[in-house]
Amino acid sequence: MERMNNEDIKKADAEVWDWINKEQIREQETINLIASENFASLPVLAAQGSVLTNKYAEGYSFARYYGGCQFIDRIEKIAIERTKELFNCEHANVQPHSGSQANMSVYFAYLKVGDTILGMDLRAGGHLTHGSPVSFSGKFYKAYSYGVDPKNEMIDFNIVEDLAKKYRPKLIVCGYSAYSRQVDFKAFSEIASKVGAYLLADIAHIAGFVAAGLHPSPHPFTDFTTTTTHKTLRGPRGGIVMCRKKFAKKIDSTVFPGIQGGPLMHVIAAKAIALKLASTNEFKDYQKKVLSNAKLMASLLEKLGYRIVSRGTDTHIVLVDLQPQGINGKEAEEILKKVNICVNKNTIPFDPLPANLTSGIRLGTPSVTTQGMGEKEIGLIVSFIHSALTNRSDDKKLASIREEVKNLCRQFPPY
Ligand code: DSN
Repeated sequence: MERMNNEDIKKADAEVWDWINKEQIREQETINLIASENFASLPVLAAQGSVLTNKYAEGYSFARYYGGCQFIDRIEKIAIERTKELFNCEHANVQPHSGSQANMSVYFAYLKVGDTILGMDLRAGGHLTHGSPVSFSGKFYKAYSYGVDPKNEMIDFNIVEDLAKKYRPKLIVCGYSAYSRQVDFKAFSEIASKVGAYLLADIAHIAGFVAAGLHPSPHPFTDFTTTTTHKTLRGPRGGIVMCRKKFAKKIDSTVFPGIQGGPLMHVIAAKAIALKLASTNEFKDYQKKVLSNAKLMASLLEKLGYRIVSRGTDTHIVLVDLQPQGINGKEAEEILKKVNICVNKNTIPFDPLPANLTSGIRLGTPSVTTQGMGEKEIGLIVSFIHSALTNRSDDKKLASIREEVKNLCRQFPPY
């Protein structure tokens, strides 16, 4: 691989350069199975390192509070148009710095402090911003949560409807961080309209599939749809909020000046590039492979005796319950780190352990698929995982697996 080697950083700050370089090597030599990460494309990286980082552009295209925005304006407009086309939505705001801020803009625009929301429990697969008591979403609002059916670990819409009727939320949130099954936006919208609630879909994890037509679209079913751009979508770190036209003005004024100042124009340019790339057939093929790799990973792990939550996946996420193996998620994350496989510990539905230990790990296939890995490599990765967890006390064995992992990574450089 041709390593990125930025002489300018090195000259200006050898100390920071050294850490950047170490991170670069770590990324090259690690099998990354963090489901929310990906390798951004080179044009996306380049746009983020461009001169656009110099520009203040508070406001929106053609209505800014700063001069000199004539070129920036075009870029933001392109990003908005591409979002609308790719996701078939009525309005888009591409300024949120993150998924959390995209969600915050919806809450702040349409809820009053103390209003009721209904989202998925973080421990069952939801996100912090869907009503967790440690997040603004659980502190400012009266948050109730739904989980999954204990029998099949999938969403039970009868329960969601019962909860909605009981608590009469003003906003229902769907879309998840650690739930690997398709989201039925239509079923959610029917419940939301029965109780007069707004519906927000947070498609941060599945945006790439939605863009590629491999997951049902949230549109026209939702009032608001938020996403990040750096997961399956393979863009820069950041957020986008989409909504019906009638909500556009309030959402825009909540993003800026409500909760943010100047937009990150270098990131918005990178979002525009990623959205263009996401509209290609090549991207569609990539998403198909992300999906088939995840399905294969789940079935191979199952054959080796691992319990896959909900017995499979419809997405890039494979949630593994490690209770039968007698290890917790934290231990597994640490063992796999020793062999250069990066995963995150994750609660499983009805987890008896706290979030800092957990009974499971969450695996994801976006990064390895970006590297070009396919069936054969997924087979190898599963065998490395199994061998590392089985031989966890054998340092010699772990060292030899680490060499095999590095060797595999060398064959699939991300850049
Ligand atoms: N923290 C992200 C994840 O890992 O799923 C969600 O924002």
